[in-house]
Amino acid sequence: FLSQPQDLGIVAVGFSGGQPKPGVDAAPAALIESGLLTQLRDDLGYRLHGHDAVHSFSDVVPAQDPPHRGMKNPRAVSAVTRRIAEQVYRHAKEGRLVLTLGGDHSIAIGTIAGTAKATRERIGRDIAVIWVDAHADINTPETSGSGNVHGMPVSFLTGLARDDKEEFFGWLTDEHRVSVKKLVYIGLRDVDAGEKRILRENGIKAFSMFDIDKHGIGRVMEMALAHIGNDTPIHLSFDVDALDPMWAPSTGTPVRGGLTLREGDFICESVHQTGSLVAVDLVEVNPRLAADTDLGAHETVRAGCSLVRCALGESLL
Ligand code: 6HN
Ligand code: MN
Ligand code: MN
Ligand code: MN
Repeated sequence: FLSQPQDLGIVAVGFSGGQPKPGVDAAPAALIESGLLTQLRDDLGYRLHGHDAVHSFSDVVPAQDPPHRGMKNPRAVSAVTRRIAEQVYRHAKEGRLVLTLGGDHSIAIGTIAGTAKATRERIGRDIAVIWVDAHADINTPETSGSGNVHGMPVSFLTGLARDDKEEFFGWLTDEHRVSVKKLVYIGLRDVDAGEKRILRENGIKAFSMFDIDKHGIGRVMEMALAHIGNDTPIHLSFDVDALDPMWAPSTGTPVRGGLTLREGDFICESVHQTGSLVAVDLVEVNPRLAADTDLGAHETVRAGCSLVRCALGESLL
């Protein structure tokens, strides 16, 4: 369904307001400086659009932003994700594959809203979402213990969380939303009690690290893609903390016992191979964290670049 699969829309978002640790806003620049976009253009042959700027959307971030329903920075996250949704929508509406470089995972409210709407308008299809993460990010404002919106994007995107007011994600409408039936998780290992209940009550498909250890990543990807169904447009949202901190230490909420880099790359390759990919997010790289360890931030940035290249077809022979 990509009319021009060689065209790649880039949305680089230096935003950290969905969580408290500064530095995740520096990820797009770090990824780009390490050569990611050049590789996509020169080695993989994509024609890039929108790659000249890293957006901070500071013009829509309010000076005062007190909590609402326990959410921290709610107006900022709502306004920024709304702008991201517009940018992603415009690329996707043109039939471009869209790559978003975050930023914390709250930005997926914008990216997925944008592809969901554009894909419905363009080809009349509902997208599926593959969410690769140590966390489920499906807290509602009420179940969240932290108030950090990067732990809530999936609840807003599926309509499990809603707010009437435009300034608190009330701008999200049905055309932006995805069904819980079209959602698949891979890599989970740190899921809050309230989130487990939400996953269970809604019958959401999830492959935890236990499932990956039990079946192997090859079989897990077969099952994940079978759940989505052939020929369904796929939005891949990849949180770098799905990888084990051994491979990706520079991230805000690392959890041990994660994916190897090779398993992460395999997930991306398998999704690419479907030919149904419409958008990719890479989020939660924080170059300021673990920067003084042996591996340093450079390794996490490198891992992020590898994941993106795999999702965009680098491994095809
Ligand atoms: N992420 N479940 C925790 C919370 O604060 O709601 C952690 C969320 C992590 C979010 O890594 O994108
Ligand atoms: Mn995570
Ligand atoms: Mn936790
Ligand atoms: Mn996440």
